[in-house]
Amino acid sequence: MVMGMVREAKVYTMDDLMRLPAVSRMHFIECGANTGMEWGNVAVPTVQYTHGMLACSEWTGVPLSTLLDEVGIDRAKAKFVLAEGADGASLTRTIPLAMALDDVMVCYGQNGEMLRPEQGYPLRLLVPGVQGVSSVKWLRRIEVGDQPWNTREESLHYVDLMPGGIHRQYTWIQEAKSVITSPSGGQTLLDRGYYEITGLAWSGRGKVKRVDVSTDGGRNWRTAKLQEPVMSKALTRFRIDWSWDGGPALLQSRVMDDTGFVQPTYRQLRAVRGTRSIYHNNAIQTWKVEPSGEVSNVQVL
Ligand SMILES: Nc1nc2c(c(=O)[nH]1)N[C@H]1C(S)=C(S)[C@@H](COP(=O)(O)O)O[C@H]1N2
Ligand SMILES: [Mo]
Repeated sequence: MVMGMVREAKVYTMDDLMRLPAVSRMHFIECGANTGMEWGNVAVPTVQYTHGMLACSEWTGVPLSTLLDEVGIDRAKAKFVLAEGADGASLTRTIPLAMALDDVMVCYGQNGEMLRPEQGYPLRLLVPGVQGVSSVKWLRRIEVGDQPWNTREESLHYVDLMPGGIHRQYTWIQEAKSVITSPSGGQTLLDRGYYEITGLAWSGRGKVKRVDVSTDGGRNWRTAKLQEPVMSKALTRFRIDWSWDGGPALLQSRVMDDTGFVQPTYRQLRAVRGTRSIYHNNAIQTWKVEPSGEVSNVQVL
């Protein structure tokens, strides 16, 4: 891997990198386009399709700040970092320096083993809390600069089409979001009576603080149990007891993170973002339960 620096370039071999002090941390990666089909209306049937571009792993590697310290960046000029992959697309993404110096990692390990080829072997950047595209696989070059690079994946793609036709660029963070995974679209409740409603919540800004669950489309809410340990920028499992009376129900979850941010309804999200985006849809998901027990994807404003 080459670090193209403000002063001079330095080449790190894998052996060099693996001699440096390492850290291991749990973090999610969510594609910015996760739930992107649903901006206008219901489009897909199951949670795998609506929220499946998401995973959480234990990542092992070297903090990027260690490498930036070692090569010695010019703190007066340096404002952004560029990461480039060695794939055919040469995926290149800009990261603000403050983020790079905070919790960004240069990873060689995932879940206690070396990265798998599909996940970027031998080296990948991990930018916790930020849309997946910034976690550049097959990392081969890092550069430091004073402006964003405006690469293809930052100008043609991964821009948010706002009401009025404006394109919003450089929206890195994956804001707080949650989804009920069971019962969810495509499943069938076999009989009335006890069910555990369970799902996942996460925030690109920190820890999940609270998850509320509604079974009547957002009129009444109860607070769910969070499975410990709750970690920053990691998936958090929530659970709550429910007795199904056999009638129609609208299941929803709503997360609040430790910044106080509350997951928006579709009405709230669309008021700001319109309906023509692809990226960063973190609206409250609704699953409708029919008296037949069938569960389907619906949108409640
Ligand atoms: N070099 C490179 N890195 C890449 C990509 C790519 O096409 N090339 N895809 C990105 C995108 S869009 C996402 S969402 C994440 C997915 O990471 P995962 O496969 O570990 O879930 O990898 C990112 N890293
Ligand atoms: Mo992605």
